[in-house]
Amino acid sequence: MTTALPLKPLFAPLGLKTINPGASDGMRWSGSGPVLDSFSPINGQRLAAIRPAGPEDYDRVVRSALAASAIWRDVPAPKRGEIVRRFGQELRKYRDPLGRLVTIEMGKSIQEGWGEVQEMIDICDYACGQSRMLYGVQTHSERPGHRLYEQWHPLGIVGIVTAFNFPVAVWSWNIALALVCGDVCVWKPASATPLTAIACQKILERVLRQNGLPAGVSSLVIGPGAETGERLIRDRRIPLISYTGSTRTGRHIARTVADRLGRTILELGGNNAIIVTARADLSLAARNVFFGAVGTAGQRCTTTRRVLIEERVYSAFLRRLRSHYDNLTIGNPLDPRNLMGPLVNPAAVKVMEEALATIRAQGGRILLGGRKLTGRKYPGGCYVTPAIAEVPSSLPLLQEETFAPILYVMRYRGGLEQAIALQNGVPQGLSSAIFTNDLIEEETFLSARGSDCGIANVNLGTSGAEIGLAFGGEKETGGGRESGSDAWKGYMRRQTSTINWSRETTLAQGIKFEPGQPRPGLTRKRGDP
Ligand code: UN1
Repeated sequence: MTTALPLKPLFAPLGLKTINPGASDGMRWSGSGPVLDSFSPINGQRLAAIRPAGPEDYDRVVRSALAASAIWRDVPAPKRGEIVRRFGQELRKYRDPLGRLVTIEMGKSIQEGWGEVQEMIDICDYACGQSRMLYGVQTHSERPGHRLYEQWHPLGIVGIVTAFNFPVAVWSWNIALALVCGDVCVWKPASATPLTAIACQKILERVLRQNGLPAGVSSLVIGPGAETGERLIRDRRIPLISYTGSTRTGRHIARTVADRLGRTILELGGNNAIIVTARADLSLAARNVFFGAVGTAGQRCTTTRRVLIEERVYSAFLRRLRSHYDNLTIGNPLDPRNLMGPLVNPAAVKVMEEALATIRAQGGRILLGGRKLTGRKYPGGCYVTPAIAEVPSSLPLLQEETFAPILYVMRYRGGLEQAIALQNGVPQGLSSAIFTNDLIEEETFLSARGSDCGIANVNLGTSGAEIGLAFGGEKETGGGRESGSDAWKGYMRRQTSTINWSRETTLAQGIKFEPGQPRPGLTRKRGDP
């Protein structure tokens, strides 16, 4: 018998019930269709049931969002920022229970569960500031008495489709910015993490209601990707879909949305590498590779999956890395002493086991880990030991992202150029890092002939990006950007305006459009451009 999880102290403050409707426009909750259960990977316990959003629920929510969009876009941006700031204030109160719920529903360590809510708070603060800085440029006109400027307007409805691994933070990066940009949002969370989504929606809708805002500013539709997700991506009323998840689904979403000439922000698979050169601080590198590979049980899109180690320091580096793995504590992630919890569900364990078999079949060697953990301490069937696999750089599986704690280690001998070629030699391009104390190596890695990823770090791992700058990747990672820098522009439409404040009509490019005008060549004087 395993101990039941402490749900009561979480469910009451977060507004969760044994059965929860899965569709809300911010005022009314409803649900229909076959019940969906949420389980905890910690012990396999059934947490609660959800009645998903059926077709009518979905349509009601989107109609409400459309109506709200016409009101919300007229609220001045700094006032919208103030609402998002209040949401951040509210999240501060729920940091503990919401962080715990994240841990219970998807299995990341409690430190990381709290960290995820912190990331939500951070982006709310950031978005509030951004609301006063939705800058457009202006430039000088080539015509007398004319002014040229650019401004940014809301798009309308943003569909946000999120993954299980960051069940609340990814939504917050999108909605916090989208709201200050004047958009309204419809969220479809991952089916593995419906409860965290309901809890977040409830916190935000309370803030919206308290501030007299109408239904439809923030909505939730829970349901299977093949039904609810499909409805959302095909919906012509939704000009932008922001999707975080696998490259496979991302490709389908990109095609479907492009077919109706809608827009997407895509955050797809990563296959992130760290280069450890002979000039690296090996202890620092080992510590960072360890967090990058094992944090969130290897289920971040920024997880370190490959380490490319210069031959001369290969053994010394591996020795240091192994000692971290030897001291790893795995178990119930609610216990802060455990650095690693379970994988998200038994299917994820199977994916890992199959990948390990493929690695062996393709000529790799499992140096440590890769065992399924069973027994009283590990109920529920989702605990594993993280694996390190020594592989040739030609291993076919290296080209794929396996969403599990498997770290590939390999040697390089042909200098930094070879390491960079190996690092870039995969279809994905999210995150990358180099460990070196050599300025030339570091700058080469960051130059145009260096890393081809959206994120390139020095003496720091591939995961754990801050919200202050843009987050996202290149190639099959999808090219989307979220969070800081100018990622907000992705949630707005750009409008270029020319204002004629003269009393004359002057055409650009020197065109004359009046009867009897001579042909241009004839009127030009020598020296004219
Ligand atoms: C993800 O795994 O989908 O940089 C996002 C990081 C986190 C975000 C990960 N801030 O690891």
